[in-house]
Amino acid sequence: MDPKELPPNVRDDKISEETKKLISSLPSHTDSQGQKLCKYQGCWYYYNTLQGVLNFQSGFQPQDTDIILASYPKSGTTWLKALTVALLGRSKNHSSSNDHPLLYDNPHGIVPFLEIDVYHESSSPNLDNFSATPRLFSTHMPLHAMQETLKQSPCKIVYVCRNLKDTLVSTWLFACAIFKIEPTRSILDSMFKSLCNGTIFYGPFWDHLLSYWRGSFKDPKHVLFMRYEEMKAEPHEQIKRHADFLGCPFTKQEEESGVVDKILDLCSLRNLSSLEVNKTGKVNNVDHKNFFRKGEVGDSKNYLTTEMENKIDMIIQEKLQSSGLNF
Ligand code: PAP
Repeated sequence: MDPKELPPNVRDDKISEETKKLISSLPSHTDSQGQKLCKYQGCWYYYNTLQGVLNFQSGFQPQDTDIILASYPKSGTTWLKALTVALLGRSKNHSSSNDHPLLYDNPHGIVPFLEIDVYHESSSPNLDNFSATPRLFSTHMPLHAMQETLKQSPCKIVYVCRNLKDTLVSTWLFACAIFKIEPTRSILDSMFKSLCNGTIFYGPFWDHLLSYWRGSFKDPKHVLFMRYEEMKAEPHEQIKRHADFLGCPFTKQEEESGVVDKILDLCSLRNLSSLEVNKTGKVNNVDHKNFFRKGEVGDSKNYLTTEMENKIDMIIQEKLQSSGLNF
């Protein structure tokens, strides 16, 4: 595949001389698709993504009202973005009106990633598109990668996590779709190994999770920890938690007039994936349609062997023990 057709963050063509020097001193690794990764501040990044992280760390100026949506890849990011846009926009856009932004753009187009989009090429990007408040950004960086830059800032961070088995299967099928290759067992096996030893994009998974889990206890007013499985099982309770945290709780009148249901319906996988913009558009060389698959809890059972499931359970149990977080 022509590297130019790959998502820009996966490539290694935007690296400054200084970053090249830094990379040469870091642990490195090549993933199952042949892309190079390096470990910086405890997290594995593709080279261009590392450049975006460094640009963000040196150039981002937080505003007090900023909101950052965070996740490990394939954990419910697209859904979290849609829900947040709908929650914040409900004073402006009725969730079923015809001019709602979610009807005309993919959630990733509306809420760009800090290190992948906004700071991808520069530490002082043009932020004219972020003139409205609150500014809404997203990231796959672990919390510790942002802490120094966000120090003293009261901005809010919403993190969504998902069980590792479904995340693995979702990553496998997504990666094969964007690399335009058959999703073979051997690719799944190789991703499984990388996941288990932590040498995967934005991994180790458990360090990512724990950075936000601990952050949410240390600073519950500024870090909210959400779980994909809970959002699926009890969407009303979870969206209310989300709205309360963002400081825009539902009024009694909104609840009685069905606003909660309308937002959940607007942001449902069924609805979003049926929109023309999500059937045809692209962001960062990725077809919008690839962000929507089944969205089912436990779908990994259909792909992982019992041995794989047991190994993941064992690792998660060991890595999360005594954290109070479990799956
Ligand atoms: P990203 O990291 O590339 O942004 P992300 O949105 O985090 O991906 O995860 C994609 C998963 O969320 C897919 O799961 P699956 O592969 O197990 O099916 C996708 O189907 C699911 N998803 C996308 N949109 C929604 C939604 N509106 N509601 C529930 N799940 C969703």
